[in-house]
Amino acid sequence: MAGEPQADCLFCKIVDGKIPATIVRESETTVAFRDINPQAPTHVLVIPKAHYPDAASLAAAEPAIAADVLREAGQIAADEGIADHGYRIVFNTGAGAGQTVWHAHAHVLGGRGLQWPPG
Ligand code: DGP
Repeated sequence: MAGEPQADCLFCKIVDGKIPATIVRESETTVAFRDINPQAPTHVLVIPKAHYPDAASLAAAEPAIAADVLREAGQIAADEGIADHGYRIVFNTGAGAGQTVWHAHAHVLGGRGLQWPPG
């Protein structure tokens, strides 16, 4: 059922504490933790606790939780000290865009110059 934990989902296991992660923030609806393969000095993932495969399906089903993810991303940027110099919130969506984990997640990237367009 939409939003329910998926037994084979890596990020659902992080939400449940079955896989360790360096958690930087948690709210009633979200968890944020450091990416295992950081692409910038700050690289944090913000995920909804509920399982949706990507950002668009999360926003369609639970717009308030999608807003929570964005608000948490902004708070993390402020807490990490990257907001003043510019940072990026990225939702890779689909294999062709580099999505590898099928549980919605926002990448919060900053702490270095960020090129545009992205690769
Ligand atoms: P994406 O490629 O957009 O689906 O991003 C998935 C991210 O998840 C990728 O940057 C690496 C990160 N990742 C994968 N496995 C783990 C893990 O076990 N722990 C943590 N902290 N991050 C992970």
